[in-house]
Amino acid sequence: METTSTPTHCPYCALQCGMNITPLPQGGVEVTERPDFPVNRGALCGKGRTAPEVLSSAVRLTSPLVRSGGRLVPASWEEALGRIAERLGRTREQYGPDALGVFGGGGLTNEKAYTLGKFARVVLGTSQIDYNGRFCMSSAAAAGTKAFGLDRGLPFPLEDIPRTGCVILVGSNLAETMPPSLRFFSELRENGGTLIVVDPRRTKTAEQADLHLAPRPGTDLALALGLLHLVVAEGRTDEDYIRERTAGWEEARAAAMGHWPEYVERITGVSVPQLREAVRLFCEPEAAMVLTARGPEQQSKGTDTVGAWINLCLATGRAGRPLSGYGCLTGQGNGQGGREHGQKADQLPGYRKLDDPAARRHVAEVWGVDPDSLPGPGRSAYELLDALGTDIRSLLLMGSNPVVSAPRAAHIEERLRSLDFLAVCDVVLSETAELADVVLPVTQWAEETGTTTSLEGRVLLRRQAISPPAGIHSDLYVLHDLAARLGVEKGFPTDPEEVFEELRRASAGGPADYSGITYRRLAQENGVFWPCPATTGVTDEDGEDGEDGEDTVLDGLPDDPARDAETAVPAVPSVHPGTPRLFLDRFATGDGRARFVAVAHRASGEEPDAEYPLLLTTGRVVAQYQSGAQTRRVAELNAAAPGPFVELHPRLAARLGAAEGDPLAVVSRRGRAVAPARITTGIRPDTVFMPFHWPGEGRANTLTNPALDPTSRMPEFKVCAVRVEAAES
Ligand SMILES: Nc1nc2c(c(=O)[nH]1)N[C@H]1C(S)=C(S)[C@@H](COP(=O)(O)OP(=O)(O)OC[C@H]3O[C@@H](n4cnc5c(=O)[nH]c(N)nc54)[C@H](O)[C@@H]3O)O[C@H]1N2
Ligand SMILES: Nc1nc2c(c(=O)[nH]1)N[C@H]1C(S)=C(S)[C@@H](COP(=O)(O)OP(=O)(O)OC[C@H]3O[C@@H](n4cnc5c(=O)[nH]c(N)nc54)[C@H](O)[C@@H]3O)O[C@H]1N2
Ligand code: SF4
Ligand SMILES: [Mo]
Repeated sequence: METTSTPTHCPYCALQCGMNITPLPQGGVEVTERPDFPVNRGALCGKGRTAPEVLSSAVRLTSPLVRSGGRLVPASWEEALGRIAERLGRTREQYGPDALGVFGGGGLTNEKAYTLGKFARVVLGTSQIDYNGRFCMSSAAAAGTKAFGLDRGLPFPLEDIPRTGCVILVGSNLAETMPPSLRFFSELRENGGTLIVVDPRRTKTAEQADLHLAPRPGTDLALALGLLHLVVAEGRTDEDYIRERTAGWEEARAAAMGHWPEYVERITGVSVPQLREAVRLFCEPEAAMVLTARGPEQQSKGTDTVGAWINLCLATGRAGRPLSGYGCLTGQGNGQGGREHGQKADQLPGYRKLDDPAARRHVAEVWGVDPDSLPGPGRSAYELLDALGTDIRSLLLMGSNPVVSAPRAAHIEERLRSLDFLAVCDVVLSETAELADVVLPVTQWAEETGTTTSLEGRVLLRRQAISPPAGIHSDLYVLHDLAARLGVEKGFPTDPEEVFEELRRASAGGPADYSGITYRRLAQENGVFWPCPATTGVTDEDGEDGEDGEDTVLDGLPDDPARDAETAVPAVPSVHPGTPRLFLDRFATGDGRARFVAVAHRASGEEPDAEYPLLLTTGRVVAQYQSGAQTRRVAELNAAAPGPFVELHPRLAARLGAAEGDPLAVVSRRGRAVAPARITTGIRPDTVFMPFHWPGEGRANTLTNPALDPTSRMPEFKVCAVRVEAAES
């Protein structure tokens, strides 16, 4: 393992770019191109290219840490694990199981996410588990489930994009957030298709567009409804499709018709001619797509907003047809799989619902427990963090850094400090780990094997390429050991393949069915798209003689069945090829029809007023990832993106008397953040933008509003009211 090159995938975003890892004789590893992986064909962004730097012991945790005399000091694994088990056990005894909280992450592999969910329900017996994906794509997931009966971010592979006629890209800056994916959109335009970008800023992505609509933050719902109004008014609906494949059109139509173009122009700032042009570009070609990302989703009305964009697709017959559809661009490395296998407050593996008696019976049987022993649904991520120190007394956190990334972060930081006990598993000493009572250093992507599910719904094998440093253990080892210390000896294996075999059985028959997927297949194919049910029964394939058993599964596989398969019909009877394209025959609802939603525009959680007259929106820059815990430890990335900034229009800057680089204070009802001015005509004059990757004085989340979407419980990261003033330098 230590001498050859291993094909694997990037540790960061949901594109899950393929790369080769080669250990170097002098130590460390080299990343080289892996052109056979069709999504990125060898291309990587700077984060992926430099990811090995975080493997270095110069920046990572090298030993468990325990708090002693107020400071974190190195300790043995025995002492650290012993202390966690003892403190979790004590909290449970004193306050009951629901005083124990668990917080996970969409960067964790499927095996880890699955085991963490099982650990919470079976070992701790708590309902109080949720994860950072709630802050990510949960509104799109809720809207997709409502409309189509199933949430898989993209219902088609990215390779379909160049062949459609028009894409409306809503609130995605993929030129910075998934740079290698830009190729699909350039090819679309080379093929004569058009790209419409909806973003309050003229981003690098918007610069590629044929039409850029720059709505006021928080008004996408009105925009989508205004476009639907025009579709109806101009007679561009697909009546046959609406009749045959949808339900609920009359109500949705009636709700949309109140959104006159002039009214929508007033709300959004997008002119009527631009609205008409968008409708023309979207409706004229035979096929078209709408893709959303965090812009329209991270709003207190994100679910309705995505629902309105789906309405637009349904009214024009652009869903569940070749080269047409609605998709969400999921964000984290395992943002898709991480939301399917049970680390979510209301969920069991296979995307099953925790309050569904049949789902409880199925999963309880796989877990060898009584279905009645499984707790019910718990709190959503922000609500869970908000309850720390009151209802929840001890927290186990794995794969998130909420001190930087949670909304109203100063309050959440204070909640974390008020806990009786905090344990954090991480690869580096994140700002949240700094607050912990015990910190466990865990292995990273290149040092361990596991599966992730990319934004396409493609399950991938991330392979171990090197050995971890001595004294570092995996997240699975931590959960295995803690389970044993808390009295559950069995059911928490440390071998990821063993976990995956159980996950296959637990997911069998569920909406996200992985039962036909094996490590063996993943090693041979460039991923397998779920659903992929087992055609021969999962137990046949995962018996004692796993390897032998699986040979028959692989016999006769076409070269790349995933890519060849247009539908769920198996290409070879003995094996399911996976499902690259969903909904072509029917939607996953009871009657096979997609559902319109009847929604009307409403205001954001916080609108500007005399005291806070501007809008703040937040997002990302290409060289930093998320809370920056990993990427802020890479010199090249820090040189490219050294710190926070406040992006503002020259007219606003002139009013404030601010020049480029001057320190500005941005003040909201939650707090105050200071960062240098970055002046650009590419932003609306009523809006300022801050990236959220940094802690401290320039932390964007000091300002953000935790107003929650009523369905998805997504906080409103993308809009709050602020004032901006000159700060002391
Ligand atoms: N470099 C980098 N890449 C990443 C990540 C990272 O942290 N850094 N994170 C990964 C993850 S987890 C995610 S979720 C994705 C996120 O990927 P994106 O969604 O592309 O990222 P964001 O920058 O959060 O938001 C996208 C755009 O939404 C716009 N926007 C703001 N408010 C509104 C609004 O009200 N309406 C509309 N329509 N647009 C609005 C912003 O101006 C921004 O350009 O990126 C992934 N890739
Ligand atoms: N203002 C604002 N805030 C936002 C957003 C926004 O657009 N604006 N976006 C939101 C979104 S979309 C997201 S996804 C969240 C993300 O925000 P976070 O949840 O904070 O995400 P990361 O920074 O990726 O944190 C992951 C942590 O886990 C560690 N880690 C990485 N891999 C592993 C592993 O395998 N095991 C363990 N135990 N640890 C690991 C990393 O070192 C890091 O400390 O932020 C949200 N916050
Ligand atoms: S685009 Fe995403 S997956 Fe690809 S190299 Fe960059 S961070 Fe990694
Ligand atoms: Mo995300």
